Amino acid sequence: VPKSQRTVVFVLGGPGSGKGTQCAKLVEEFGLVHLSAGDLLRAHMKSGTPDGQMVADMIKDGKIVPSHVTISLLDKAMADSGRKAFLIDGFPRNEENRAAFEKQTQIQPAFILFFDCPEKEMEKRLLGRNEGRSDDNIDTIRKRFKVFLESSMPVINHYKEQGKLRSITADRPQDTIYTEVRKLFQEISV
Ligand code: UP5
Ligand code: MG
Repeated sequence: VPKSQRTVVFVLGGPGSGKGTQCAKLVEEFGLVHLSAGDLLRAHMKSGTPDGQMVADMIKDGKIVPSHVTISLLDKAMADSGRKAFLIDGFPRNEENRAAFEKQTQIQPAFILFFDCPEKEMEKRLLGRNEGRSDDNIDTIRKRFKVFLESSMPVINHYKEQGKLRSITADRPQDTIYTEVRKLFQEISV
């Protein structure tokens, strides 16, 4: 698929806001390709490459991995899929990520799906998740919240100003949320 024909929706929201959960439902109904930047980075850190340890240390500390690492992983995953419509989950996380992705891929997102969730609810979910993630402990969770507010909210505000933000109240039952989410994808034909 030529790169110029790619359709991308960025799925953003705080740690534990439900990005992965809702993306899984969208994949099932619409057959989009779900690329979680965090999942790609976690696979990369286990791959034994030289920068794997750096990525592992940054994730454990809730820090944003350098753009070139994340963008390479996303770009490769898009190419390898042979498909044209993508949900990019958990990226871009700061203004530098956003600018570098646009510059390198020439892709402008169709829209941004934003899960708006109070910290207390996100904290409860992350502490209850039990998937063995190195960053699901209270110290790292607090760092992730701080990074989200300071670095990721400016990206969300940027897209809000562009009129591309589709904001969803995320502290509700999964199925209630999905009823709203799916409407956004029926309207654009991806
Ligand atoms: N759950 C989901 N929906 C629910 C609902 N409506 N009601 C009740 N419970 C609900 O959900 C989290 C938990 O909540 C699950 O147990 C779920 O069942 C339940 P999930 O769908 O997993 O939420 P999600 O938003 O995907 O949470 P996640 O922890 O994955 O978000 P993060 O943004 O923190 O994690 P990510 O994997 O994207 O990034 C991790 C780290 O990688 C970052 O901190 C950073 O260090 C690094 N990173 C980068 O450096 N660059 C990137 O571009 C991406 C990541
Ligand atoms: Mg996730």
